[in-house]
Amino acid sequence: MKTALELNAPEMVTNRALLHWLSDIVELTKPKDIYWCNGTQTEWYELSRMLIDQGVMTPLNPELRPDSFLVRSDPNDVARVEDRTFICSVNEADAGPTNNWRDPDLMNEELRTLFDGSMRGRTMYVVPFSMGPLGGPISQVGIQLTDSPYAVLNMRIMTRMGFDVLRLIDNETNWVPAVHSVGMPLEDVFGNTIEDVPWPSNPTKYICHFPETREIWSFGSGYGGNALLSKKCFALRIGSFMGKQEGWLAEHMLLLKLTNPQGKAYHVAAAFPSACGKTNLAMITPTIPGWTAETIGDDIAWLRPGKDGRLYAINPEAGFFGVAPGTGFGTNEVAMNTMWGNTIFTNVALTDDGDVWWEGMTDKVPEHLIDWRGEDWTPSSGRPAAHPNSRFTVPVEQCPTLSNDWFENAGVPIDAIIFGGRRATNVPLVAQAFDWKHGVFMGATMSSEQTAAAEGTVGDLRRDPFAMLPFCGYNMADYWGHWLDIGRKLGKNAPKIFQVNWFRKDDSGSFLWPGFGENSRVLEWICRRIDNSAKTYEAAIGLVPARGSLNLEGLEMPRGAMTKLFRVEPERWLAECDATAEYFSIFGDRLPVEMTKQLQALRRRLKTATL
Ligand code: OXD
Ligand code: MN
Repeated sequence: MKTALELNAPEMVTNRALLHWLSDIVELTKPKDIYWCNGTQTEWYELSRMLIDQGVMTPLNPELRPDSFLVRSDPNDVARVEDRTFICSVNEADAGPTNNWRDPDLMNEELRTLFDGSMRGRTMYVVPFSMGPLGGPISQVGIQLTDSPYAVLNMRIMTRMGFDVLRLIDNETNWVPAVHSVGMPLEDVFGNTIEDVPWPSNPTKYICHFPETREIWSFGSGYGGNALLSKKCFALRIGSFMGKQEGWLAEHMLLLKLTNPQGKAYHVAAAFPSACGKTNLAMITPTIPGWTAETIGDDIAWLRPGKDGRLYAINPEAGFFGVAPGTGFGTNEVAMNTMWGNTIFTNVALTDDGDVWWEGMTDKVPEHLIDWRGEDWTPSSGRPAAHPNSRFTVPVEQCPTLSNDWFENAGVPIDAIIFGGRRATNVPLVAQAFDWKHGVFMGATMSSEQTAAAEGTVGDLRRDPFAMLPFCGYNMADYWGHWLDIGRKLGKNAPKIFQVNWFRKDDSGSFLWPGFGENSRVLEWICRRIDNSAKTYEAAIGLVPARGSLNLEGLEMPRGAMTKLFRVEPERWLAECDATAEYFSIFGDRLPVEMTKQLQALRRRLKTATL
């Protein structure tokens, strides 16, 4: 084992397991040196200067976007790779039918072969990070080892990163180890130099999670959730399993604080599949007078029952890693104002005056750009200028609508949980679950049209329970069981549960609901439901707004649109129930009985509705 001195460890590192682990990974991956990230601004400047000098990052025009950079990835490394994402639980059944399972011992062997010498000629960065406020009761810490300085810069934005985290780790502290290599050493086994490229990666990719030992290993990709291991790997896949063991929830949810004209505040958590407008909703500007919305989180929430019996939530992240295309002054002005500077842009287009551009940013399309592949582009090029999954990484503290509650160590009490998806048909604009169990059923039966955040065919309908399909670190049926348990524990303090769908279309394929800021009307109705002051109508699929109960004042809606938005067609829903039964059957006897009961009850209600 290497000594602390050989590992270049700062003096506050006392955790023996950490040094042991680091020594092992250093011996395996054989980096040329080891650098411990302190998280300072000086370090940020030094690393960014190095990446500019190496031609990896292009600095943007400082007058237009100070301290911001453009990075272009390898065109084969542009999204999360779900088919290369593995859950390596001891028993296959514990990973469940929705995850790719691999035997942990075999995977370990495979990984050790891949990582052997994988950092030759590169620096290994040791990145200590906290998910949530340092030392907070819901927070957790991790250490990522990576040979990608680009990942380090992103981690500095996305987490609370640096030596302050190391100071929290003594021999009693639980921390999550995460190893990341882009899989492109700069020396071969004989010591011959291999020439570097701006975006090193490897055609072979592995994103592996060992829930029982809480370990993460990622190989071959430098992009997003494949490389920023704090995010999907830790905060969701490992986090969800930790939550199951310890009685809390790690969720793919935004967090929003709403305040009504009387000054009463509400906190809502909302789960949407990737690229369904979560960031837009998290930064909503309400169109209804007197209401304000404040952002707490746009992607991940950790929720834990508090001492008073209510459910408390934090956003464990410190940055937004948002999808750029579709984010514009017309759709999300808050996000546009958030990224005024200190932002890393990946795979967007470069303007002639040294700023960034992507589809949907402005109505006026620039006449000339350098596209995300580094090639000349004009509106007649016939291809997108920015990659559909291009991203901005920006500190949450720059968000003009950030709530002070983001800083709250103990989190915020949740009043409502919302599930949404991108559904052209069937699912109404909003419906409230009859109770918690029905809400869990609503979450479990969510589906959405596929977007560009992951590899796959855009537009296909896919089941995405709780928007957690690619992110649940254990058997999805057990996860539903865990949600049912949490509901039992919360009892009458449980938040109310709702389902929304901003994306319903009419027969001609046009959206029926204007969306964006107008979604505040739905949020307002939800808040009034929390106070039991909005009237409902009992539809087969849940409680929908009674006529006149949704505030539509000042909104011009085409004739008949509201009826179409709320139409529940029993025949179509019964067909959806058949598909749900088939889906549930893949979980065998792990499926909680309650889910079958809920499905039967829904069928009964639909059949009654047809009478
Ligand atoms: C994300 C995603 O990057 O969900 O947030 O894909
Ligand atoms: Mn997400």
